[in-house]
Amino acid sequence: MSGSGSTNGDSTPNKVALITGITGQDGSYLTEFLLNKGYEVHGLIRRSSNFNTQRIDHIYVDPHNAHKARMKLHYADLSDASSLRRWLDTILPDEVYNLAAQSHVAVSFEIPDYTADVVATGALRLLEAVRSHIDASGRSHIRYYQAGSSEMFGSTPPPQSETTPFHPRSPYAASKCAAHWYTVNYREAYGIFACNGILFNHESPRRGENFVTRKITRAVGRIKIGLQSKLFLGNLQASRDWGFAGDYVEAMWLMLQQEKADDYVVATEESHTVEEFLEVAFGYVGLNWKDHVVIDKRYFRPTEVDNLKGDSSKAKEVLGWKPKVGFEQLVKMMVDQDVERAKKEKVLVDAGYIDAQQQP
Ligand code: NDP
Ligand code: GDR
Repeated sequence: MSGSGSTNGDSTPNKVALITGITGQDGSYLTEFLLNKGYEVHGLIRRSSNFNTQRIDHIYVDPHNAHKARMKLHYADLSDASSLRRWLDTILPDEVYNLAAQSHVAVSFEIPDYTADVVATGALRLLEAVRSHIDASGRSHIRYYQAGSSEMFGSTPPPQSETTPFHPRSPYAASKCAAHWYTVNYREAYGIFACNGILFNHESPRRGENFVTRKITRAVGRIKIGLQSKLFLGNLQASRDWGFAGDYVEAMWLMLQQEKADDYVVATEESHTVEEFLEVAFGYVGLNWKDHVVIDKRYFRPTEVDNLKGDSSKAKEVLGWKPKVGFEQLVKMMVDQDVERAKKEKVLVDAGYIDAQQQP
């Protein structure tokens, strides 16, 4: 039995993908990527009091246009096992991408219990739903992707590869380690085609506003346009291997197209400090970051990850994957979009339609 997708021109059924975390940064890029490949994409979204689909609104087609809508959204939650099993049984996916997470490292120190429930136990719930779905339906061809993280390496020095020991430094990272090993265990115990992508930081103009890269580029845009003057940050000496999210979703897909399920590090193999990011971002629009950045202790973490730099030789050799967007290009792409956003915000502020968000 294969997925319930429509057919393409030569009457081969299109593949069906199920994505958790479809409303997040990676979910939006992965959806675009899979739709371009002809997939029917189903996304699980969680109920919120405000719309949370901004990142995928541009590809949303009202389901009443049934023949045109190839992305479909369903309510579920990684904390609700029954919803996960029900949607698997209904959608009959060929590929499942588990991207959902409470993904903010600093926030995981504030809500550790919830973070573990969604990131660790949530992955286990989904794997268990896949296992019992396969048992009941015989659909053993189904493939599973787990969104692992370079945060799992924590304090282990770079370069970090698939064989580098984990030493997590936050409740988020410890939970991702659990999800990693659940995935390995379900592959070994039940023969499920399950892969861990160990992805280093990847950013984009769609990155959440409270991750450091976007926090910086958003501030650069607003400072340049005159909507704020200061930017409060924590540790500027941390070093990260930053790539472009649009490149990284291709690696996720490639993992599920291999003959054998395996785990892969995905990284640019270049590392830069937060300070270097500031230099490029502010410098690009002719500003000096030192005139605007103020250090605020509240953004320091109880335990920091100092230095991440991946070794993605395996992904290069086996998947034939390599990043297309480099560090400076990424920073400039993000600044360009945030300057444009700030210009629009300024027009609305000047016209009295909105208040400038309170920032010094
Ligand atoms: P985001 O924070 O942008 O997106 C997270 C997604 O998970 C959102 O769609 C969010 O929904 C959803 N979500 C959160 N909690 C739940 C829940 N309880 N049930 C169902 N859905 C939930 O993350 P990214 O797109 O950046 O990252 C995708 C995945 O990759 C995450 O698992 C992250 O931990 C991991 N990762 C990310 C890296 C990166 O650099 N971006 C690097 C390595 C790993 P909502 O929109 O409603 O909040
Ligand atoms: P990270 O990303 O923790 O690597 O997790 P984040 O952008 O939050 O932090 C990167 C580094 O910047 C330092 N930093 C600040 N960070 C934030 N958020 N806000 C600040 O004001 C600030 N000042 C300095 C941090 O201390 C840190 O060293 C991201 C997430 O996407 C995870 O889900 C993912 O698993 C990892 O990347 C790989």
